[in-house]
Amino acid sequence: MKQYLDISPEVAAALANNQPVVALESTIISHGMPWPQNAETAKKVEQIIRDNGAVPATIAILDGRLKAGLSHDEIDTLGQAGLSVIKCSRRDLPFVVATKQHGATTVAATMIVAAMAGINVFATGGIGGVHRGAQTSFDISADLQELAKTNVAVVCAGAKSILDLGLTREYLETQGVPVLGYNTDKLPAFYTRESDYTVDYNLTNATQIADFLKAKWDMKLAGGVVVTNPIPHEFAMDKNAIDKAVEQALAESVEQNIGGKESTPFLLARVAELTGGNSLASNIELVFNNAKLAAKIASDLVKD
Ligand code: PSU
Ligand code: MN
Repeated sequence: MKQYLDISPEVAAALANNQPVVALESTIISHGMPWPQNAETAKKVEQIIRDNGAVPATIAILDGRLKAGLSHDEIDTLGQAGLSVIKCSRRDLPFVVATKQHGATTVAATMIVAAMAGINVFATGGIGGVHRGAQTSFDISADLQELAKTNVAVVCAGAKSILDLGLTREYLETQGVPVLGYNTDKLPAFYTRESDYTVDYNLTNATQIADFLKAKWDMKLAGGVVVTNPIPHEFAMDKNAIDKAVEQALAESVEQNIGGKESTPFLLARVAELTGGNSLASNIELVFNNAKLAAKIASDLVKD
């Protein structure tokens, strides 16, 4: 397994010395935001993780090598290539590795590579989930199955309302994946701090979250944890504006017959276009906010 993986010297040293490490995904770079904001954000997120006492490990596939820890040049390569980089979830990893291509890792694939490297805390914007209309389309992100089996905590701002948040909650419950709220009882919905759904447990500091993770994994309860962190008040968006954009994006995706792995990037890009520059600014800020919390959790987790 490890013969496919390159851990950067900095990340390897941190892991060997029991220092906190936070994994970061790369689909958010190539498919989640436009160039050059995507690469600028990715580098700034790494800096925020450092400022909060942990080592960042951005995860991607370059020339078929699984990477835990990227250089700034490598981040630029992915950012500039954008949608032409192969979006890799679990099922895509063998193809991109065997054919020695570049790949951007989704939440699912980032969890896989993080676990391989020995990293158990990961920060991102939003997770994939059960899509609206999944009753007939069967469109359920592989992120959810990964959360069911791979031991990585994913710090996020909930999930975008392009998804059916109620069905996503039900799916995670069936799979035994805890959904924690950081100082919230309500499930955050990415651009907005609240949705109509609740989290399982409201934990009010990073130490409590680290204790929760320790208890889960010490008991060999395999799988991840979704740690939801609401977008900061000052960057939260108007729910009606988001709802309208989401409805329109969904209608267009049905009209244009968008499905499979194209569905999420299509919806993300359309919602971003329809809501204007504000949504990109909010998206960037919530990732920063998640990076900070993830670094604190990772720091608590390495203290015996
Ligand atoms: N949601 C976002 N931004 C993103 C993604 C989801 O708000 O960038 C990306 C993540 O990489 C996530 C992936 O893992 O989309 C899910 O894709 P799919 O639904 O095809 O599994
Ligand atoms: Mn899908």
